[in-house]
Amino acid sequence: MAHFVHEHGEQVDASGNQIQISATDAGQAWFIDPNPLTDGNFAAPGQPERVQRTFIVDVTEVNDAPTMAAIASPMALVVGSPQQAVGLTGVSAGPSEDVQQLRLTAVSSNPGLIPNPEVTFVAGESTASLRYTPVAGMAGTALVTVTVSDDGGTANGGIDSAEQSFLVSVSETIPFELVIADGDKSVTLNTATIPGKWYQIRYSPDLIDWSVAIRIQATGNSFQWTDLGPPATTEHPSEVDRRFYVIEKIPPPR
Ligand SMILES: [Ca+2]
Repeated sequence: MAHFVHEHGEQVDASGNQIQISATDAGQAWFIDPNPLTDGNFAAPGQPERVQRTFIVDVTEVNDAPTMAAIASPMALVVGSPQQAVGLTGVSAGPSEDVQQLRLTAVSSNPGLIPNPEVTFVAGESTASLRYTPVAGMAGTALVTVTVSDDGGTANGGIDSAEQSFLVSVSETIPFELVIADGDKSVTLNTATIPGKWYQIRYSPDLIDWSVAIRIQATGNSFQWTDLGPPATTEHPSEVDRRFYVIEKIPPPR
């Protein structure tokens, strides 16, 4: 429902342009009949006179802000990740303002890492989707800000846009040697490390969904880790068709 303001700024319910306000429901306002003799309605001693009048006030419809639900920041990507998709929900022009046209745009704070995403939106829907592809070979972070705008204007304090943002992180990865054991087909990763720095190993069945296997602080110049299945990974590597690994440098856990 659009809300209304009259010339004194109070918000009131409206029925067309004519609003009936009585002394008892107008809050602090008292309306005194200029000629009490004509209605014979006198107040009790010491009380303000209670009379009703009907009058016309100017009512202006004010544009309510469009809406969009908050967007959760996705799990960190690895360098060279393919196109990513993010769903947007709760998209509307504002309460009972469905006739307004909406426009959705997205801007990246770091286009050298995450170019400005494409937004796909079909008029009348409450959802939309957004796609972006990290620039090959680049690591870092980018804040993506999504703006929904309506065409209701900003007259009389109306609001015609709203924003939500989320952070995209692309991790710096480091090379490693991978060895599959002849016997139990366990997988061992060997990598060079810097003592004192933190690293994590993640694994994925498809290069899209990633899970953290371990996080460690290096104690020497190299590190070796063997995937033996649970609890570090969901299944033993011999039980899955394929498994991708990545080793990343990470900030120290807080
Ligand atoms: Ca609106």
